[in-house]
This record gives sequence, C-alpha cells and structure tokens, in this order.
Amino acid sequence: MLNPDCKIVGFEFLISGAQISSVETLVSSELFTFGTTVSTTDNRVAALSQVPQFLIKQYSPFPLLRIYFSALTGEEICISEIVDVVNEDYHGVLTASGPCISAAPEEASISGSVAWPESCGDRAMVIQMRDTETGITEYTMATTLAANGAFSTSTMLPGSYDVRFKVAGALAQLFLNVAIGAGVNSFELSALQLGDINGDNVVNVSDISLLNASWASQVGDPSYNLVADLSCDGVVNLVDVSLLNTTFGFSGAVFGM
Ligand SMILES: [Ca+2]
Ligand SMILES: [Ca+2]
Repeated sequence: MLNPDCKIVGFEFLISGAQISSVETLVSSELFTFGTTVSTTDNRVAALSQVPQFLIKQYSPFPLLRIYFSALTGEEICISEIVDVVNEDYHGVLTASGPCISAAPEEASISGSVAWPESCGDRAMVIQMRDTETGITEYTMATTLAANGAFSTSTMLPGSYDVRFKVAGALAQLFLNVAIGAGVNSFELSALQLGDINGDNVVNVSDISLLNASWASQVGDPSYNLVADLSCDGVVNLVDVSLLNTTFGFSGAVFGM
C-alpha cells in the first residue's frame, strides 16, 4: 500500500492466479484497526476501518496484508482489480496496482567439481539433501561424475540443507548447513578417498575381498570391477591394493542426528 495523498478508511480488491483462503493484517492495531472480510468464491478481499480510525498517509510502500492461498490457479498471482479505495471522506480515490508476481516456485540446482583422473571416466554419484530444520532428507539424486571431474543435479527447492556427496568407490563428503539459493549453487569437493568397493561408506576387509575377486583382471574381463581398479589403469593389481591401504579403516561422512 502507498497512500501519500490521503488517509484511507477502506479498500476492496480481487486476486487472480490463486485461490485465497485467508488474510492477516500486517499493520499495527495501534495505528489502524480494520475488519477484513474475505470471499473465497470470487477471491475478494475487503476491509473497512473502525470509526474514527484511518490509515495515515504513507510516503513509501508498506506491507498491509499477508494473503494466504490454498491453491495456485494460474502462472501469475495478481491484484486483478481494485474495486475501490476509500479516503477519510468516504470518497473513492485513484488507484493502481503493482505488477503481478510469478506463481512458479523458485528452483535451485547444484553444480560442482572434484579432482578426478580423466582415465577413471564417468562414475556414478549420489547427492542427498537433508533439510536442516526438519531433518528430513528431501532429495536423493543420482547423477554422474564426468571424466573431467564435473557434476550437476536436477532442480530442487531453495532452502537450508546438509548436502552429502557419494561417488561410487569413494567415501562420502558432507557439507553442513548450506544455504541453497535460487539458481546454480557451486560446490568444490576435496580429494576423493577411494577404496569403498562395496559402497557401504567404509573401507575395510569387505572391500579387500571384492578387490581379490577381480584380482589380475583387465578391462573387458568378466571379473573386472572398475571400482576395484583404484588407479584407473585398466587392471586390478598390487597398485590398487597399495592405494586401498592408504584409506583402509576410514569411513565416509553420514548425516548426524
Ligand atoms: Ca566398503
Ligand atoms: Ca589399477
């Protein structure tokens, strides 16, 4: 609301693009008390002050009402018609409404990179997003770590999240309490710790067993397991055992309680 020329005692307008359910007054009752009625059948909001109160002149726009809606019915939410705004003499005054607002929720996505040998090629990756307020894991997104070390996700709602990255064969990394805003959000992962061949986020004897199962195999062999080929040189051998030993006993990040 902006009323630099006259005091206001009442107003009535229609909303399009959303099915409104209720309104809340945002003006202090010490300044101005008005009874508000809402017609949900035609999305009408009307208000009239209690005599002898009026809304004093406002020289910059200020929030008057918060309008709650139960459903979106269009791509934009608009004040489709201002029926009237009435001044202290109960005369109608000149009115205009601002632009419509988009009804589409804002969307965010993640894009990131990590140091990754090109010889390792594409690798499966899972990104999980846990809402920091509710503790609910809102998104579990399967994506691909590309041979150049880049990855990205589909869209999500902006918010505050704990974000967990798990690349197949590597231990998970966790970023806590990240503000994910509209648009692309960038992440830089630290060096991946390889050796989690069975994918349980721990490097232990189970992974050694799987490495043994593809021992001396090469790319194309039925027993070749690319996740066991930690060095990405196309063969599973002692080099890979040495690499696995550097992370043996380590475990990756998990969402805490
Ligand atoms: Ca493991
Ligand atoms: Ca190897």
